Amino acid sequence: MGRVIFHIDFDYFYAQCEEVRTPELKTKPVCVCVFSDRGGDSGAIATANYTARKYGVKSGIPISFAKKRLEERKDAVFLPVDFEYYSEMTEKAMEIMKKNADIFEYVGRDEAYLDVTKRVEENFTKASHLAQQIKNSIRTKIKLSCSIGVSPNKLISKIASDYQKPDGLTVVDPDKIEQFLDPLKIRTIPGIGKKTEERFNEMNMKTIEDLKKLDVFTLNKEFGRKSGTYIYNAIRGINNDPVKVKEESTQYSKITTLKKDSKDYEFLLENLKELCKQVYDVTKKNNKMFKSIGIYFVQSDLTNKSKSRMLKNPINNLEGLQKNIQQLLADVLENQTITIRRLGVKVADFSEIEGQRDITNYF
Ligand code: DGT
Ligand code: CA
Ligand code: CA
Repeated sequence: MGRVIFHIDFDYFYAQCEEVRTPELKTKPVCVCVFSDRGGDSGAIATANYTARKYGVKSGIPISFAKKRLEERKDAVFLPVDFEYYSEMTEKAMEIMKKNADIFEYVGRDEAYLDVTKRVEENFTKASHLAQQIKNSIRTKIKLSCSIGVSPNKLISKIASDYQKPDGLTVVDPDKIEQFLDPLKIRTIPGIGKKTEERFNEMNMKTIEDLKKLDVFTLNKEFGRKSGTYIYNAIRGINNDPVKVKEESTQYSKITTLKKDSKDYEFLLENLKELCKQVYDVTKKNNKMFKSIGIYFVQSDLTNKSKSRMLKNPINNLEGLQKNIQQLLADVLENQTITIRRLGVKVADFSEIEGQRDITNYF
């Protein structure tokens, strides 16, 4: 059966949320910043509105770079992230989308897949109307703009939602898939990064059409069977992943930027204990026991490291968590040469705490 899948992604999400609560921002360059707790302009840009993007500001760059790039714009605004507020907006947005889907899959804070096959009776004209209605409804109810991709599968819809941003609607009919994909740059395929693209460019291949000249064996040899086959299918628009209701989060984690880079056991342990407490509070609130415990960190040269262990039995107590984290830290520091800049704690492999489930479950 032919499917009809939407991918919806909100435009410049955090920055747009800021514009919603402060409409005067709309004419200005707006940058939403993750200030690290080192003070000053230390930290990175989470996102920026399209006015700021014209000056080369984008997610991930240092705040100081963004300020340089916007030097001539005296009206530029730099705001700290307000995750709580964005989560509220996410929730409202997801409510609206859910109502309009046969199957709804939450992907991340500002995006989702909707399977609407049944409600539009496999008809792409109806699908296009429904997508427009959803955009209107989101615009009216929460004043946000989003971009929607419509196609027979998740992969093409994901590419299509990004095709005309912001406020885009791109419908790829089943018989126009090839026409849509062929001229696109190799990088537009989700999962193909800069490195892979460069390798193809060296082979003189720039577009998806160029890539089709490679047979599956060559691709498998070059990238391994899994990635090779994925690429082979993706460039032909083949993707059978179902839209599925997302299960609860499979891990909880907290990370912090240290006051100073360090590999001092006592100093790191003190920070880790606080992180343990924060992670523990979340698991407790959600009634979860955990079996897997890990630490991870960003070193001063910005490379990452992690170490975790699996317990024999799941636990849910702060002392147990801290004790395990302490041992992991000791293990890691044994041959740690570089100082550590950011430090995190994560727990996973959950099970429900018995006897504390909502009492209504028993009726
Ligand atoms: P778009 O979709 O291109 O119009 O712009 P955004 O900002 O919606 O970009 P998207 O969809 O990739 O990310 C959604 C939100 O996630 C974004 O508003 C802020 C956050 N985010 C994205 N990239 C980063 C990042 O590198 N660092 C941090 N801290 N947050 C990020
Ligand atoms: Ca977005
Ligand atoms: Ca997104």
